[in-house]
Amino acid sequence: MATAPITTRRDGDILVITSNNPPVNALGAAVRTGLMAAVLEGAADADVRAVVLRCVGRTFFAGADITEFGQPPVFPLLPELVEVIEGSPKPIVAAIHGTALGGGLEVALACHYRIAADGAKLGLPEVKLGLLPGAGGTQRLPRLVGVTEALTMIVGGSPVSAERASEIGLVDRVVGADALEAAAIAYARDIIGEPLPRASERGERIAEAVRDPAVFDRFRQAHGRLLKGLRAPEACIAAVRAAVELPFADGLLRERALFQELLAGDESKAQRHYFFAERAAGKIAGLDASVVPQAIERVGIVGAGTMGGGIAMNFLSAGIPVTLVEREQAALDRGVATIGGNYARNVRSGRMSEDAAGAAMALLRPTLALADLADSDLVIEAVFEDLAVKTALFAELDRIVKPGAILASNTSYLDIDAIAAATGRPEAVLGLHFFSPANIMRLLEVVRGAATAPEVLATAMALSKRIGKIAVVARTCDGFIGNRMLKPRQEAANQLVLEGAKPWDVDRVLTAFRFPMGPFQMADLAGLDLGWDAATSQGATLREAMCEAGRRGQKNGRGFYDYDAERRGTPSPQAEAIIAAFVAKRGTVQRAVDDAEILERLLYPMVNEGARIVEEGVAQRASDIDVVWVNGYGWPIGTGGPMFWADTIGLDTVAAGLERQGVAVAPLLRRLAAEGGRFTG
Ligand code: 3H9
Repeated sequence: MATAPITTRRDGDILVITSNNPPVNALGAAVRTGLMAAVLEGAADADVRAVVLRCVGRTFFAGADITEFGQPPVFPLLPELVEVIEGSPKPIVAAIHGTALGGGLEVALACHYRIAADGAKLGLPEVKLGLLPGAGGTQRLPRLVGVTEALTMIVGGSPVSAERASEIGLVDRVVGADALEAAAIAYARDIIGEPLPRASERGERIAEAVRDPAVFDRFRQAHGRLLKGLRAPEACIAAVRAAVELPFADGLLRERALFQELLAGDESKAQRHYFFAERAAGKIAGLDASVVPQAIERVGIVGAGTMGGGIAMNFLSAGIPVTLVEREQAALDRGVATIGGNYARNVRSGRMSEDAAGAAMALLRPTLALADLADSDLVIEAVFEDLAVKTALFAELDRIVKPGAILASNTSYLDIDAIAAATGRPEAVLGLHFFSPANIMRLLEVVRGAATAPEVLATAMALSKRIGKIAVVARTCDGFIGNRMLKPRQEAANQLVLEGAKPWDVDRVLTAFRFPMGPFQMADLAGLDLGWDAATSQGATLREAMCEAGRRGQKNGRGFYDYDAERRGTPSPQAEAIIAAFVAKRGTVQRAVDDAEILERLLYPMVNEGARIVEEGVAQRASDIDVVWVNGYGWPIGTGGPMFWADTIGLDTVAAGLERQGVAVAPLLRRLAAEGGRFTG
């Protein structure tokens, strides 16, 4: 039988209300019902003079229960509960530990006092779900902390620490985590008989913005990047503006209307899908919960180039010692200097303390000797992308590195089984595909070979969590999940240009879809001469023709675009002429290609490839593909990833579009389209 999540007990004249709803004390229907009853009990009981509201387990309320969104409403609703809490005639003290997020913080804002444990975090992350705080948060927070701080928290969605919350007036006291409950009870006793401070009744911080309405424009100008062309950030600003312009009750109504509008919209559906997709990605079907990850106390990295160095920083920053190997002293020195330079930049920008950067660098052991990897628990290879080079290296590592240690390759498309076969421990070999810049990009493709042992996989997943990565498991195949799907998009982009679309039209269509850049901008950035050899070049591809004409991309200021000193690109007439000449030589007739065709031709084949990836078991589930593309390739979060996007527009539409393009429709896509099915839940 399920136990009630809300219990009450008396500590003298203080009523202590406790929530226990693992894992994160989400404010589901049972919690709301219990809380409402408990608060009313406190109000009605003449012997109760003040109330403490606390949670047990990992965290204070981490928000509304997201799984209830889109379901029929169950009363009491959170906004109603919050009103009852604030309206209580007895003071209520919120005792916050862990994370008070979203509706959880809104409950705390409705309480009359807030006391937080050291290390607690407080935030309104609804914007990340395509929503806004819908239980009074947009009206109460600015009244407590002022409009600028409130906008930063609500539009940015990032939590603040308990210390910062105390500085800005969001919490009244900060205490040691062990003392929280006792301190909250003592605090409640202290404030008995004081006039009740209600956030909704405070006007002084709002008055500042009434006198200075330009605060909203200034925020927009300073934080343009937070707006991302999505609806939710703009709605957040509109709701906070309502707090300034309208009486409290009307502001609440405005907040409610904006919340409902966002909740029903496609962007929030997509972002909520993504929230659960990211969490599902960490789960491995068939992996027994009893499998214990191996301890990783030292990591070895072979290759101190951009990739190797970036990978090393992940471990150093997480306090894990790294042995970094290069073949030549100069390359090793360069690699170490780059890592040091990156940390120095982090310190300058305030992202890291000088002490933390120093501690990270102190964990780095650079060496020229592969033999120094003997004591590593995990070795990651980040050398030249060539199977023969990698198999030779793995054979050598197998001889050097202690038995049981894991050997990983950072390859972005090579066969993990072939690499594993070069060792006597194929069960301990897997792919760890980091994305560049590896110290910043959060995606990690964990590639399991046919022989990879469950505990090795479990170790990789646990480790990725430790270094703050979002891991997605793939089986080995050419390009794994991400690069395998990038290929048909690249091919379609090239083909479109040969047929008559301009590179900048292709890029414009993708950036209008809200990718950060299009394929030709990306090609210019990476360098058109990547893998190009002047000696053998025969103008056989457009890329060769461009390189032969001296157009190498951003690096020499000339690619598909011409670049100015600030690296701003404008469409290049010379590139256009090269394309025209190339097409003329092939005898292809050019035609006008409209934007809708460009989008379909670029994206539908990706979805098709995604269907094959699911069908072949390369990805465990379609939503994993969305995690890869949103995190690793800038797929716009507002559409949830390629597979969710395909579900949104309808799989029959996608299948019909592919048929029009003459592309063979993947069997899974064909079947789901016929059944009216979906890839994602
Ligand atoms: C909101 O509050 C709207 C209101 O303003 C207005 C309403 C009217 N609901 O992340 P983890 C599950 S919107 C349901 O792996 P961690 C999660 O799916 C909400 N489930 O743990 C996972 O399940 P499973 C605003 C939730 O320690 C499990 O809990 N709040 C919710 O790495 C563990 O989660 C947010 O956006 C939820 N709200 O991180 C906060 N939250 O084990 C969302 C989590 O089956 N939550 N689950 O996969 C978080 O950011 C993180 O979960 C947290 C813990 C930091 C709390």
